[in-house]
Amino acid sequence: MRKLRALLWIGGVTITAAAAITACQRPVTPGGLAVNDASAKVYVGPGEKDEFYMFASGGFSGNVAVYGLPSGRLFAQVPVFSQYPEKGYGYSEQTKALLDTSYGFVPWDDAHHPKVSQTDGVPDGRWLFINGNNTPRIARLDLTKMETVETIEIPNSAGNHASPFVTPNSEYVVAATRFSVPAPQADVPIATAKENFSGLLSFVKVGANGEMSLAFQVRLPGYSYDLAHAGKGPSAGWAFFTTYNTEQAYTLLERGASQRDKDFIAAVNWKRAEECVAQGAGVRTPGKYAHNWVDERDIAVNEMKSESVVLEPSKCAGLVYFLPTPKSPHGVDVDPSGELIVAGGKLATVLPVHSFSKMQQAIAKKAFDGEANGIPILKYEATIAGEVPEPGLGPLHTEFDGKGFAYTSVFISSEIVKWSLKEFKVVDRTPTYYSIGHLMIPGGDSRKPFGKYVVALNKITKDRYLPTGPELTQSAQLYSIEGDKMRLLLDFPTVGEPHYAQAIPASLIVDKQKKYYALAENRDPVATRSEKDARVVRKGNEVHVYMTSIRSHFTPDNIEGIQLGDTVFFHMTNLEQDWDVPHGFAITGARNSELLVMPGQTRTLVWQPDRVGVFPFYCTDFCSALHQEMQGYVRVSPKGSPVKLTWNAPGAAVGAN
Ligand code: RUQ
Ligand code: CUA
Repeated sequence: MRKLRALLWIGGVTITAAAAITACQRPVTPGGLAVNDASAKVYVGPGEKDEFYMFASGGFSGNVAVYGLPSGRLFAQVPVFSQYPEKGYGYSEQTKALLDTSYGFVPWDDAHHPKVSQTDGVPDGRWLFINGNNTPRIARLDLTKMETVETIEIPNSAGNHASPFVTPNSEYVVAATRFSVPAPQADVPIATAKENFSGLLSFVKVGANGEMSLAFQVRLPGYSYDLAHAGKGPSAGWAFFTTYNTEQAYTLLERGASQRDKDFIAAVNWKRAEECVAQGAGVRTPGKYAHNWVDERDIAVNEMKSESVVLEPSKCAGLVYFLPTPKSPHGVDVDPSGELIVAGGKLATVLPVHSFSKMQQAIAKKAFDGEANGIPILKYEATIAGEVPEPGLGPLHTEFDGKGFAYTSVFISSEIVKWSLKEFKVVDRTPTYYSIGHLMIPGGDSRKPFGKYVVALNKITKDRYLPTGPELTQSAQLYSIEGDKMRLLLDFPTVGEPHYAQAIPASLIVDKQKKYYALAENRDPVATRSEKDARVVRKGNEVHVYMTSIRSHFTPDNIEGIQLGDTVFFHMTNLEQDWDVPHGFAITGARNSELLVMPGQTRTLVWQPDRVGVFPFYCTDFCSALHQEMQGYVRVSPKGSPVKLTWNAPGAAVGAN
């Protein structure tokens, strides 16, 4: 095989070698499926549509990517935490506020965990939540528009990794700090971490229309908090968080945080927390944060907040228990019944499974093994339902098929391990290429998994694709889980690092997709609803161009009387009322991106000309046969020039209106 690959690398020999394969043997995937069978299972022919939408985190791209399954085809990137010039996101005046934080405008983040909102423990396709890991934030996407409509910063948190995990009726999305820090922030020696650092868990309330608000935070010891999942069924009302670095090392964690045999899962009773907060047990704690949302005018607005309500477990009995869990656990996943809580120990040799009912009994019997910062530690034997032997090296995350099996991603040995929830025995394993992180079954973390496939979200691809310079593509792999054995069907590249993903049946949302914004309902104060209202207005050094676009012209398309030192606001309203007819707008030298304006929508681009002359602007989105004619000119004169501010209205003049 190695020899063959060596041959393939020599350009001239490629064709001969490839032909040799087809001639003598039928290529077989590592899952054992003949390539032709696999391709038939993932082939979505011309004009056909995929069965599932998959929303994957774009990792350090800061955004969300939308794919179809089983094809693996990429449909869209939805900008979330990063400016995205393709859509003018974070560049147009109407979208910038979504990137506001207490640190100012932050146009990037590291997104990890998309989560679809749930009703009764089942993904409902209304919203997608995703975390920003670096500058702690949670965003909400409206899945009818596939646009980011809200972002909220998490105060007193540092590294919003264990986030945003949704409770069964989307009451909350939960978030925990990955790095413990002083909370509120303070100027203290790093070596006083043990005394001065805390780890805050945050509960963000989700309203009836999806709107987020920070309800309360829970102060835990200064460990690292890694992942979370909410309980469901009998365990609804609880949320589970993994911890590592219970050693509280603050340097060289690769050694310092791996001393103990067991760290903890923190089991938090959020119903109890609500009671304690209602009784006034929470402490108002300083912490600046931004809350941003798209308002009814379709404009992102910002509100700065300055404090949160923090609960101390010592003031709220029954709020938190620690479940000892080997060793530096990473994922924590709750099975569809809500009874089993599976931990993935990065360095563990077994896969520990806790029982919720045993946990309840242990709490009732006070089967404690000491306490940490006043939080009772339950006895390991008292809560453990079983340990899955030989799960592979470095089990991380588990999803469920709803048919009695769990699927665990195993990083170091690079495989997916399928095991029985009854016998806690491995029944199948299959390699991944390579170094799988998360895995995802459609609905596989919910009460009713949709099943059918498991997707491996890999960290490394090495030799799987044509190389692309020093950085190789990120990748996912699709396996069938319909039979007893998993079968590899497809490799497909992803945008950024696909930390985690969610998939839902397309039928949940496909008919709800927004086609365009109704012009009559456009409430943007700078909207221009017809060509006859197009105009240019000077206010001191500001020039406001109220312009329209419709196939295939702008109104106005000639503007004179702009002067050096002016700031020009192009407020462009797209008059189209038809699906998929955005118009773009770009002008020479703009230190900004284009605008891409959806039908019926208004977007504003700011331009500061820095030289005298005549400058073209044009439509960037190929919109009609005369797209190339969709252009205009702006004349810029010296400061104080006698040239009058004038504009034309070509559309109105030809009676297009
Ligand atoms: S993590 S590879 Cu950022 Cu979700 Cu587990
Ligand atoms: Cu409008 Cu091209």
